Amino acid sequence: MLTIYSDDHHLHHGRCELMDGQLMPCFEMPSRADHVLQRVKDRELGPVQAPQDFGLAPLQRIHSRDYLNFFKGAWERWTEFGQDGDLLPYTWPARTLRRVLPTSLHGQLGYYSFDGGAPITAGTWQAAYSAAQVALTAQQAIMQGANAAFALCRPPGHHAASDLMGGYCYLNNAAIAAQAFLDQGHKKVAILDVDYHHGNGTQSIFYARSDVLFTSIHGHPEAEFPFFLGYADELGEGTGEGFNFNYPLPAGCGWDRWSAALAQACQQIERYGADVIVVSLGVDTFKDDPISQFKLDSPDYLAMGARIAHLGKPTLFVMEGGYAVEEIGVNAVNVLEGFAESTQ
Ligand code: SP5
Ligand code: ZN
Repeated sequence: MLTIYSDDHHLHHGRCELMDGQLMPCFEMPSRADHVLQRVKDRELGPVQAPQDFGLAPLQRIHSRDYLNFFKGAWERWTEFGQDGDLLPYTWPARTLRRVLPTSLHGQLGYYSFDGGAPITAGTWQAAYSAAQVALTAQQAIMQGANAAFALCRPPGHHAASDLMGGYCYLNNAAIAAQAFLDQGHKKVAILDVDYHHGNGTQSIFYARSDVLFTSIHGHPEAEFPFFLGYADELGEGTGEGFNFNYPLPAGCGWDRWSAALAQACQQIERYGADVIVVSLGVDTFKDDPISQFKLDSPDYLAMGARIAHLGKPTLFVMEGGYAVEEIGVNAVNVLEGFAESTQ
């Protein structure tokens, strides 16, 4: 299987995030992608190639112009204040407040984010831009006939909405790739989001559309980030009604229960008749993940890949979360190997 990877992810390294009342070093760190790349090489999964540059146009198909302009220019505005720490939001337009766009940098940052988990550093825009190009380059390989490709994206993307960053995400790599499939002639794209967290950004982007089926298996939002989306009764709206399926699961969930949800999601994808599948591949479902509560073990990821292969469709894997840094490579590449072994 072809892997697309860019070293540019190293340009993004946030200092800290708030957890359990303390500032902790960011869980979403560069060594994550380094470990995945190393495992791809160790296992000889296939060639590793750098991304091509498709420019801003495919990003603008998903993200608003004003959001992209804000994100691209935010760091420079921050340094004009003489600042060099991470740029982090601290006020959001929650209930009772107005959703106006302030002129100040921090006001705008609150407007364009939903949590304090997406720090902007000097290289964040470039890293996120390159990650989106990684997804688009892997998507192109599938357009050209590959039956699978791996976009080793970092930073991740599935929490990012059209004009919101959050949850370590800035640009929605999976959504950008899904839209590119449609723009290049596919009619039905299915997204299978297996990250531990609900893909709220991806869901919101496609919620009123029937040309992208969104399915997600995740920690129940009653108890887990992102809390305010990802319930089972979110089925889509308007033209998109019946094209959104969430499988929220309780803390402690292991492979038996998780794989039953996967079977249901796969059933919906089969019923939908997708031309192509985009997998939001987070491996923070792992038993030793430091911020998550599921109990999947490394061999389970082989079975996960095999079940996805059973769908029999061209499949683009897009890297999302996974914070057990030592094991992230084994777990992510196990999904890819499980897939590849089942399609030979
Ligand atoms: C892409 C992705 O996986 N983003 C996840 C963002 C999660 N951010 C919130 C983390 C909060 C962790 N709280 C764990 C409490 C354990 N004591
Ligand atoms: Zn996650």
